[in-house]
Amino acid sequence: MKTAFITGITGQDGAYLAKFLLEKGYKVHGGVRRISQPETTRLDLLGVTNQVELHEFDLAEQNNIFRVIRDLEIDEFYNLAAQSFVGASWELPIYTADVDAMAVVKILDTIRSLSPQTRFYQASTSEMFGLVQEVPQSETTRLYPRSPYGVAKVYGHYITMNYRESFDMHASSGILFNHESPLRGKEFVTRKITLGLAALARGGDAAIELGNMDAKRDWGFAGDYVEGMWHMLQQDVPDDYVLATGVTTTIRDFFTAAGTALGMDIEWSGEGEDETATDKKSGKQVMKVNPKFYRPAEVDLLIGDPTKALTKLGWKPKVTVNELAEMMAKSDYDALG
Ligand code: NAP
Ligand code: G4F
Repeated sequence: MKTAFITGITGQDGAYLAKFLLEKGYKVHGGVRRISQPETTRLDLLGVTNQVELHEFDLAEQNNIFRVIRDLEIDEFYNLAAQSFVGASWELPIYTADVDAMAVVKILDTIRSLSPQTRFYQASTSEMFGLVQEVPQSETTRLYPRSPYGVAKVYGHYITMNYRESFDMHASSGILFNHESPLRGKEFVTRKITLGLAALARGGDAAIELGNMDAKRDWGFAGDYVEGMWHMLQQDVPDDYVLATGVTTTIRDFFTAAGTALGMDIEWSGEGEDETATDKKSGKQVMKVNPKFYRPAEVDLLIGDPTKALTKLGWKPKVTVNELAEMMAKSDYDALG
């Protein structure tokens, strides 16, 4: 039986990865932050809380990292924990750097010293491409981050590559484009839209307030993406891989797809700060722009080229963006029933 350790096991990806590894017969350990009330909602929803072993673990504490790597004889270490919300990273730039950048080298260095046979996965991100230098973006596209989050993740990405090349470690980065699910955090735009639309479809009347409607993202399903992480650590040779669908969609079009899945007929009018959306069937205004959600620097367009993962890992995304919008909208609608 192989042993895996997942940082961020209580997050969206951590929960899906834990379930996937348990189904593969792994012994799964995970790190959870000490908070006043333990938060295992996502693991509970996937029915795996009692099958994983949880350890008090904060990425900001070097001794937490030391202890789990010294004690657990880990075959595969998945570093998924992060301050993962781009919007918050301008308010938390130093904390974001500590957790998303510095913690990565602490983990790598501890593995190097105490457990060099452990394979390591780093959660890198398409946010590193930021002001994109190439369309679509691949493993060789030049990085140009646009947020404190993106900058911190660039450090995590390059230090993983550097430890691999310097110390012959099995360390790989997955450059994952946006991936969502019914377990997505409520502040991210897809979930904010599906939660808001579900409430409107259930009789509510609060229009959803959003920022930049023109941004484009390459959205896939988180359940598909965790399989790609695992494939990376099964390779004889460690490497970096883009996971993406190769399809990009505006926030506006995702909104329309989610509304359509709930039986709405979304009509758009106006531009910029005056843009609104109405459900022609109910006559309700369902979206208005609130400039408070604009970012100091925006990532306008992300679209990934997953050819390397497709050919070398045999990985393939299965869920389309419209299926994803429908899955999330219906899940939020059912939860309100
Ligand atoms: P998420 O839902 O926000 O989960 C983040 C996890 O990190 C949570 O379990 C959180 O714990 C934990 N965490 C945060 N700060 C921590 C700390 N100081 N010490 C220990 N744990 C901490 O994120 P996700 O969407 O699953 O993403 C997983 C990883 O992939 C992240 O590194 C993210 O940056 C990266 N990524 C995500 C995407 C995407 O589209 N989802 C794309 C590319 C890369 P709490 O439950 O206590 O908050
Ligand atoms: O859903 P978002 O907050 O995701 P973002 O910034 O792309 O980051 C996510 O994906 C990254 C991968 O590229 C991950 F690394 C990261 O951890 C995270 O999972 O915002 C998407 C877009 C942005 O352009 C934002 O400006 O939606 C736009 N947007 C418009 N209105 C909004 C809103 N975003 C949020 N969160 N809330 C809004 O009201």
